[in-house]
Amino acid sequence: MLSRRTFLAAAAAILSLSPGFAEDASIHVMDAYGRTMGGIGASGAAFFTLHNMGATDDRLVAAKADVAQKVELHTHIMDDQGVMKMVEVKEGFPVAAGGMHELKRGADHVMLMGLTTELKDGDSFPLTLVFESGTEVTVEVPIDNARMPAKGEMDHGTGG
Ligand SMILES: [Cu+2]
Repeated sequence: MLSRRTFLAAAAAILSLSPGFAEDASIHVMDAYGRTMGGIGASGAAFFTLHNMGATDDRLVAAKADVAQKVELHTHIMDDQGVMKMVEVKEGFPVAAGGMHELKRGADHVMLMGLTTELKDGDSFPLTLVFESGTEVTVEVPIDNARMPAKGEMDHGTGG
Protein backbone atom coordinates (compact mmCIF):
# COMPACT_ATOMS: atom_id res chain seq x y z
CA MET A 1 0.00 0.00 0.00
CA LEU A 2 1.52 3.27 -1.07
CA SER A 3 1.38 6.20 1.28
CA ARG A 4 -0.26 9.33 -0.08
CA ARG A 5 3.13 11.03 -0.14
CA THR A 6 4.67 8.22 -2.17
CA PHE A 7 1.70 8.28 -4.52
CA LEU A 8 2.05 12.04 -5.07
CA ALA A 9 5.78 11.65 -5.72
CA ALA A 10 5.04 8.93 -8.26
CA ALA A 11 2.35 11.07 -9.90
CA ALA A 12 4.80 13.98 -10.11
CA ALA A 13 7.39 11.71 -11.70
CA ILE A 14 4.87 10.60 -14.32
CA LEU A 15 3.83 14.20 -15.00
CA SER A 16 7.46 15.16 -15.49
CA LEU A 17 7.53 12.71 -18.39
CA SER A 18 4.64 14.47 -20.12
CA PRO A 19 5.44 16.06 -23.51
CA GLY A 20 5.79 19.53 -22.02
CA PHE A 21 8.93 18.38 -20.29
CA ALA A 22 10.34 16.21 -23.04
CA GLU A 23 14.08 16.67 -23.47
CA ASP A 24 13.76 17.56 -27.13
CA ALA A 25 11.02 20.15 -26.72
CA SER A 26 12.54 23.55 -27.40
CA ILE A 27 9.75 25.31 -25.54
CA HIS A 28 9.47 24.79 -21.81
CA VAL A 29 6.26 25.68 -20.01
CA MET A 30 6.83 26.66 -16.40
CA ASP A 31 4.58 27.31 -13.43
CA ALA A 32 1.27 26.59 -15.17
CA TYR A 33 -1.93 27.10 -13.21
CA GLY A 34 -5.54 27.80 -13.97
CA ARG A 35 -8.49 29.65 -12.49
CA THR A 36 -12.17 28.97 -13.02
CA MET A 37 -15.12 31.30 -12.50
CA GLY A 38 -17.89 28.77 -11.90
CA GLY A 39 -19.11 25.42 -13.16
CA ILE A 40 -20.17 24.15 -16.57
CA GLY A 41 -20.64 26.98 -19.07
CA ALA A 42 -18.53 29.44 -17.10
CA SER A 43 -15.10 30.60 -18.16
CA GLY A 44 -11.62 30.08 -16.92
CA ALA A 45 -8.08 31.13 -17.64
CA ALA A 46 -4.63 29.59 -17.68
CA PHE A 47 -1.31 31.22 -16.89
CA PHE A 48 2.29 30.06 -17.29
CA THR A 49 5.71 31.18 -18.39
CA LEU A 50 7.09 30.11 -21.75
CA HIS A 51 10.83 29.64 -22.10
CA ASN A 52 12.20 29.19 -25.60
CA MET A 53 15.31 27.01 -25.20
CA GLY A 54 15.75 26.81 -28.97
CA ALA A 55 17.87 28.86 -31.33
CA THR A 56 14.97 30.26 -33.35
CA ASP A 57 12.24 32.71 -32.47
CA ASP A 58 8.82 31.18 -32.05
CA ARG A 59 5.30 32.29 -31.28
CA LEU A 60 2.40 30.81 -29.35
CA VAL A 61 -0.42 30.93 -31.91
CA ALA A 62 -3.16 28.76 -30.40
CA ALA A 63 -4.16 26.66 -27.43
CA LYS A 64 -6.40 23.61 -27.25
CA ALA A 65 -8.23 21.98 -24.36
CA ASP A 66 -11.07 19.48 -24.20
CA VAL A 67 -12.55 21.10 -21.11
CA ALA A 68 -13.93 24.18 -22.88
CA GLN A 69 -15.97 24.94 -26.00
CA LYS A 70 -13.54 27.61 -27.07
CA VAL A 71 -9.93 28.39 -26.15
CA GLU A 72 -8.48 31.76 -27.11
CA LEU A 73 -5.33 33.77 -26.52
CA HIS A 74 -6.31 36.95 -24.69
CA THR A 75 -4.80 40.04 -23.21
CA HIS A 76 -6.10 43.06 -21.30
CA ILE A 77 -6.17 46.52 -22.78
CA MET A 78 -7.32 49.89 -21.48
CA ASP A 79 -10.27 51.25 -23.48
CA ASP A 80 -11.07 54.93 -24.19
CA GLN A 81 -12.86 55.23 -20.87
CA GLY A 82 -9.86 53.91 -18.97
CA VAL A 83 -11.59 50.62 -18.31
CA MET A 84 -9.58 47.41 -18.57
CA LYS A 85 -11.07 44.84 -20.88
CA MET A 86 -10.10 41.55 -22.44
CA VAL A 87 -9.45 41.16 -26.14
CA GLU A 88 -8.43 38.23 -28.28
CA VAL A 89 -4.85 38.35 -29.59
CA LYS A 90 -5.06 36.64 -32.97
CA GLU A 91 -1.36 37.01 -33.75
CA GLY A 92 -0.44 35.26 -30.51
CA PHE A 93 2.48 35.81 -28.18
CA PRO A 94 6.08 35.87 -29.43
CA VAL A 95 8.82 33.99 -27.59
CA ALA A 96 12.24 34.98 -28.88
CA ALA A 97 15.06 32.44 -29.07
CA GLY A 98 16.45 32.07 -25.57
CA GLY A 99 13.69 34.33 -24.28
CA MET A 100 10.69 34.04 -22.03
CA HIS A 101 7.09 35.18 -22.25
CA GLU A 102 4.97 35.35 -19.15
CA LEU A 103 1.21 34.87 -19.18
CA LYS A 104 -0.24 36.33 -16.01
CA ARG A 105 -3.30 37.84 -14.45
CA GLY A 106 -4.30 41.24 -15.82
CA ALA A 107 -2.14 40.64 -18.89
CA ASP A 108 -1.70 37.90 -21.51
CA HIS A 109 -3.56 34.68 -20.75
CA VAL A 110 -5.21 31.63 -22.25
CA MET A 111 -8.99 32.01 -22.01
CA LEU A 112 -11.26 29.01 -21.61
CA MET A 113 -14.79 29.89 -22.74
CA GLY A 114 -17.78 27.70 -22.00
CA LEU A 115 -16.36 25.07 -19.67
CA THR A 116 -17.68 21.62 -20.53
CA THR A 117 -16.20 20.07 -17.40
CA GLU A 118 -16.49 21.34 -13.88
CA LEU A 119 -13.01 22.24 -12.66
CA LYS A 120 -12.41 22.88 -8.98
CA ASP A 121 -9.34 23.55 -6.90
CA GLY A 122 -7.08 20.53 -7.04
CA ASP A 123 -8.42 19.38 -10.41
CA SER A 124 -6.22 19.68 -13.45
CA PHE A 125 -6.64 19.47 -17.19
CA PRO A 126 -4.36 18.97 -20.21
CA LEU A 127 -3.70 22.09 -22.26
CA THR A 128 -1.99 21.86 -25.64
CA LEU A 129 -0.04 24.88 -26.80
CA VAL A 130 0.50 25.28 -30.53
CA PHE A 131 3.48 27.24 -31.79
CA GLU A 132 4.14 28.87 -35.15
CA SER A 133 7.04 26.44 -35.71
CA GLY A 134 4.61 23.54 -35.57
CA THR A 135 5.76 22.51 -32.11
CA GLU A 136 2.94 21.40 -29.84
CA VAL A 137 3.46 21.15 -26.11
CA THR A 138 0.90 19.62 -23.78
CA VAL A 139 1.02 20.51 -20.11
CA GLU A 140 -1.14 19.54 -17.18
CA VAL A 141 -2.71 22.68 -15.69
CA PRO A 142 -3.73 22.49 -12.02
CA ILE A 143 -6.64 24.68 -10.90
CA ASP A 144 -5.59 27.03 -8.12
CA ASN A 145 -8.30 29.59 -7.41
CA ALA A 146 -6.77 30.44 -4.05
CA ARG A 147 -3.53 31.62 -5.58
CA MET A 148 -2.98 35.30 -4.98
CA PRO A 149 -1.80 37.57 -7.80
CA ALA A 150 1.96 37.93 -7.79
CA LYS A 151 3.47 41.29 -6.95
CA GLY A 152 2.88 43.67 -9.86
CA GLU A 153 0.04 41.62 -11.28
CA MET A 154 -3.41 43.14 -11.48
CA ASP A 155 -6.49 41.21 -10.58
CA HIS A 156 -9.74 42.49 -12.00
CA GLY A 157 -11.80 39.70 -10.57
CA THR A 158 -12.45 38.22 -13.98
CA GLY A 159 -9.79 35.63 -13.39
CA GLY A 160 -8.57 36.34 -16.88
CU1 LIG B 1 -9.70 36.46 -21.29
